[in-house]
Amino acid sequence: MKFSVLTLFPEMFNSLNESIIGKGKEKGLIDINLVNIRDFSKNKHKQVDDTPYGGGAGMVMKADVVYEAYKSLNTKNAKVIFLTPQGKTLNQEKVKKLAQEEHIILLCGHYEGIDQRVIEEIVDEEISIGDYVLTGGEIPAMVLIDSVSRYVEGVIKKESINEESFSDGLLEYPQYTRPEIFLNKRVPEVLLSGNHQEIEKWRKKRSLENTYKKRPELLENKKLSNKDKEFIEEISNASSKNIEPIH
Ligand code: 4H7
Repeated sequence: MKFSVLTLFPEMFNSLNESIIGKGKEKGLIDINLVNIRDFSKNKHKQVDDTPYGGGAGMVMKADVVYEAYKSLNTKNAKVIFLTPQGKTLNQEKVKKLAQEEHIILLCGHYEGIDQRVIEEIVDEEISIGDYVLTGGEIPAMVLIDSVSRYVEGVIKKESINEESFSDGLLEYPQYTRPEIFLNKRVPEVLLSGNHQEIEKWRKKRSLENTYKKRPELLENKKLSNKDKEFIEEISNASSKNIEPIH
């Protein structure tokens, strides 16, 4: 999987080398091509931004400089994504779809944004990582690279993808490791039992419970088995009577 990043701050992406994504790069599974937009300024001052037409605060990234940076890339079979608060919010379903792409070009805006004309010319899709404001599109680009790279074969173990949060639309079950007793709290007995069938049942229940209690909206579009529905009914009755459900 190849990512090209059009940015004024390529050094911000160095942190990706420190993580599991760095391992994926070393193994040649992911290729991150950083393109400094400033290198494409023909101006003797290497100017990349200018004051907005119509007035107002701040600076706007120049259309021509961004366009030259874009044209330096091989854009065949590439999808151009612009990271902006105006985009559709990224979710796990979208991440999975993006992982099927061959080459993703990420356009990162800074300052007050980018001249609209070049956005209209080169962008295929606008994506936001959530409803809040950042100083630039670089952190959203890194979020996208990290989340998509996890689905590239060999970057992480296959089991980790299947067991994770959202893989079946539910939140994760709680995790425990040694010691068996911490601050007088014991690890749930079933996890020490070696009974894998019982462990799986317990984990499924904790996933359903977490989802129902913390993110009930995730259950709205989810198909549940009769057993799952019964269990949720149990939690819901218990919590309305203020009783702890029996685990
Ligand atoms: C592109 C266009 C993404 C990039 C506008 C980017 C949040 C997100 C940016 C802007 C981003 C996200 C211009 C928006 C200046 C904020 C004050 C950079 N912020 N800016 N405005 N949610 N900022 O994905």
